[in-house]
Amino acid sequence: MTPSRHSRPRPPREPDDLDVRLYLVTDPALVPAERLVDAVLAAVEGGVTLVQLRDKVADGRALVEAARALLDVLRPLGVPLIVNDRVDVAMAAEADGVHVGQRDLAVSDARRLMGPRAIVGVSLETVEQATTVEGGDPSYVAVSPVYGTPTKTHPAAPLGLAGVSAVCARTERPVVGIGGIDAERAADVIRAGADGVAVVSAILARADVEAAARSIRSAIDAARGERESG
Ligand code: TZP
Ligand code: MG
Repeated sequence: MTPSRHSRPRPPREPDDLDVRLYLVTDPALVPAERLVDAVLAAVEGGVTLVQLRDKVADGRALVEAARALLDVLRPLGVPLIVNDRVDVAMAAEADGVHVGQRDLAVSDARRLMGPRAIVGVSLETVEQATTVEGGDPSYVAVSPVYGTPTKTHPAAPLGLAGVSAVCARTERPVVGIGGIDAERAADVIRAGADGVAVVSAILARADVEAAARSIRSAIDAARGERESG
């Protein structure tokens, strides 16, 4: 079997300029545009370190407006904003980065358009893709999905904790897990070797968004602490 961070625990990466520990991904079905800024701010108060604007239905102009409104509040807090799929929206709003999937622009094209300083993240639907995306210089990779989830339509087959460990063994990039992750699973994903987790519903579908983010962040910090001392 490929060596994994299960069998060889190593300290997690220090959060430096890109802190992927708790990555919030937005969803207009859970939080409409008029409540988005407040919900995101509450989540950041609870410990979110990175935010992705993900909206598959809004038109380009509405997306740029939403991105600008989020940037106004996130930039003073030092929390980066990444736009899902849309390099044009990310560039127009001067967001911090973009996240692409396997059927969006290639990482290398997104990187060329966005520039060397932008955050360019990519979803991996197979372990092998950890190697194929390397040439595009991704800022982080997302194991997508780790668990089954009703939040995304047509997700790829879940890669599980074994998939997280296998991806971590293949890349030096920061690794985040996404899909079906709550506080308990967040700890497992970190123990499997990930540097962070990306979450939609376990934060945004909760009545108390701040408390939900805080409990996931505590689980992440505790699991990272175990790895640091292990
Ligand atoms: N990409 C892979 S799974 C997913 C996305 C956007 C949805 C994750 O949502 P949840 O509610 O955290 O399972
Ligand atoms: Mg996409």
